[in-house]
Amino acid sequence: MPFWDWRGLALYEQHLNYLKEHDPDIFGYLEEEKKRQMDGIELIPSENLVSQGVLEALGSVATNKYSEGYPGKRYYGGNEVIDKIENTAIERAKKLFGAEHVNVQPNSGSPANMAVYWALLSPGDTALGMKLTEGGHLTHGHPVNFSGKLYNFLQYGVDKENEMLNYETIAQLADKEKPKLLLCGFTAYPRKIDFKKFRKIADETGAVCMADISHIGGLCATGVHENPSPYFDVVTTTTHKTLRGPRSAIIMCKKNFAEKIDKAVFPGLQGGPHEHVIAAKAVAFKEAATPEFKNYAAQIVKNAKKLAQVLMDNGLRLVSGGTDTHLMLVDVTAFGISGKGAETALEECHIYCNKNTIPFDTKSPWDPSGIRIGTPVLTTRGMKEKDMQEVGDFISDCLHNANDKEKLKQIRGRVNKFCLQFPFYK
Ligand code: DSN
Repeated sequence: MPFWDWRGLALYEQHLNYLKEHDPDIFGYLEEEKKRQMDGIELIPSENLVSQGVLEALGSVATNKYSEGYPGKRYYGGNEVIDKIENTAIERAKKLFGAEHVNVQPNSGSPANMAVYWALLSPGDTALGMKLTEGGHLTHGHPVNFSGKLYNFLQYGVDKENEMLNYETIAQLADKEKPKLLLCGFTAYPRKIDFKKFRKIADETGAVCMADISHIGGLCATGVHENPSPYFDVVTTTTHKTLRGPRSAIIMCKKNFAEKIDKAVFPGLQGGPHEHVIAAKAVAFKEAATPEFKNYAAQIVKNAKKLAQVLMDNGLRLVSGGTDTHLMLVDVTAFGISGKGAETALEECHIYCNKNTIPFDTKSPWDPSGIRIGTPVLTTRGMKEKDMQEVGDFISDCLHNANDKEKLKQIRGRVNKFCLQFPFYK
């Protein structure tokens, strides 16, 4: 059995046996959600399906323990074993990413980024990050977010011509504004990031060089995408996207930033770490260090490239004309619908994606011009390039018939049948 497979129905049911008998409401909802995940095509690029090992650690007794502090220096007794778990997670993450120092306690991506800013910036300091509407994240300086409110976060975007990063423009902006922190790494950018160029810009302007590799964490860990961790000052990543771990995050940094970062996470921003999640992160890091995971990460990108080609062959416009990673942005305006309309029509067919702005979008983020899709979940289910033809055809058929309820129902039937070929949580 490959390590990423679920062990089968018997074990899953055993896992939920107590709930089945004593809390049929929650048991029923969990079964319904499992069925939804298995019957549909999941294209949200920030989601994945975790392994049995990760799920077991999440449901373990480590959830019972308070362990404020760090290994060897806790504010509660009884942490001898918890220290072993947290140290294992730290050592595995350091090895996996080639990082000098790792903090495995952040509860998720936003708190991880918050801790970095809290450690390295003072309120009002200037930082430079990517606009949300062109591929950045809320925590990269958006005005409604703490990052944009607390700090003077200036924003760069993509080039109008090719919808890709223009490193010269970013260098000019950095040279003019002299940010204390230069941030790269994005949630809706389909192209490779030239981390070395960002490092050079940071060096030339004296900025701390930070990457948020949440989306491509699994690709960076395996060398499928360049990994900035060994030479960037700070790198954050969530652990539940292409890394296929639990819903959480880590911060990696150079030794000289370690003390400040650790203090910012605890006691600066968080209390007791979630040690069951830290155990699950350790499990995921072990899985990600295997040759099978490297093949898996490479397959995610192969599948994405093939899916992009099928969609473009079917006449759809992709932002920047394709993808180098696990995700792509589809401009749906040619169908006479918005991203919200596309998301809803696809959902009718049990195909899940999220509406997303496209660069230079004239519509609002609540009802933008595009959708964002990706291949991590499909690849986890065992799909290969040949299967992307069918997935791409489902998407195109659905968007062409977005207002035809009967057609959407027919497509849904075909989608459900297609998914039966790729059981995961059987
Ligand atoms: N919500 C994540 C995503 O979907 O990309 C980022 O936080």
